[in-house]
Amino acid sequence: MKKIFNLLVLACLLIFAASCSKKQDSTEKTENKVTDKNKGSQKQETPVKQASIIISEEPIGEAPKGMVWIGGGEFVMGSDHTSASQAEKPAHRVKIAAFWMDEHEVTNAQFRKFVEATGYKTVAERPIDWEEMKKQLPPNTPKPEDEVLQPGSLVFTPPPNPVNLQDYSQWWSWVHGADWKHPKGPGSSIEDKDNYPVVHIAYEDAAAYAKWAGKRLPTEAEWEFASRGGGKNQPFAWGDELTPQNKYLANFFQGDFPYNNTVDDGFNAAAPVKTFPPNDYGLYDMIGNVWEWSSDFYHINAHAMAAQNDITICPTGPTSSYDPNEPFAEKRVIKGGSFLCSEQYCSNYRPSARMATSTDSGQEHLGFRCVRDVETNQKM
Ligand SMILES: [Ca+2]
Ligand SMILES: [Ca+2]
Repeated sequence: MKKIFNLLVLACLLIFAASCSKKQDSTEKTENKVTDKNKGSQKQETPVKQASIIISEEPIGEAPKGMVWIGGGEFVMGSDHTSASQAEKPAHRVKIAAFWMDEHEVTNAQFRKFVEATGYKTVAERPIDWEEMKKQLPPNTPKPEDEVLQPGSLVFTPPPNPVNLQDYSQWWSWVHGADWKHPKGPGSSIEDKDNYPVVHIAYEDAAAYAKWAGKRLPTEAEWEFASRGGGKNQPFAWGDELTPQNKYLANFFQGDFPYNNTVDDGFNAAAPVKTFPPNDYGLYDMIGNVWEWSSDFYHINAHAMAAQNDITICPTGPTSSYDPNEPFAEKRVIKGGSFLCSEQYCSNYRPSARMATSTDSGQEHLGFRCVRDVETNQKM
């Protein structure tokens, strides 16, 4: 019993655990420092760019394969809607430049090409370095047994009955051997799932893929602008109702979370990419299916800081992360919700929704997509 308890505790810890891996580069190292200075009042340090930026409804240059044009412009970021969390408020003006965006989440087949070309091992496939991990945990956190520091990731394991929705260890389990090739752990596989979104992807895994592909991860502002599909600041990407005319326009969780998924949308877990209709930009699954990494550090007051400006141009987020629930963890923002988002639990299937996630956290419902800047030689 004690062992099971330990595993559950570790599962909670690993949501914000550190890995043994080195960071991508020294720049990231310096900006990754977590600070609790000036909590709640830290001014947005992102430089406000005043230079002209490219905004164009018409694509500039030829579309890279599998990418669509996002023309940029001004929009209202965040939300003051009753369903919005504190971190989503207040709604504020933002302007972003044009860019290209992957039309769908990165798939298993795409990620396999990267791994075959580079030999890359994801965070979930590496043993955990306790010396690194403990830096992000409260002081004097005891070291778990070596056995539980073996490679693994977080897998959704629905309980048979209703549970306390404040306790996510009731439906998340740390599973040794769970990784992108084994989404449910040993014995599971991605055979015949080439066109499913790759999952169990930590932030540095996503960043490494993006760099290899000649792309980058989207900022939160870019992602949110794109997810709205050119629409106004409405609660859902497609309008004011979650299921207009009883149609399911995204893969999320129906029924009683987390124990009774009634699968009204046809999928109890991830769906193949491009199963649900695209938004007005031609982007698929921006809402639901799997969560997607943005490059912004998570700070609960990021929007409040940005709103101090009349308008923010091309924001890249705060310079450090701060989540009051786990102040020692380094976190980035993930967007869009997943097949586990439920009206009863998080309702994160809204463009403005933002979740704090440890950069070293792989999860069964977390993937990513990439963006690419407009070619310099094609700038107007
Ligand atoms: Ca579903
Ligand atoms: Ca998605």
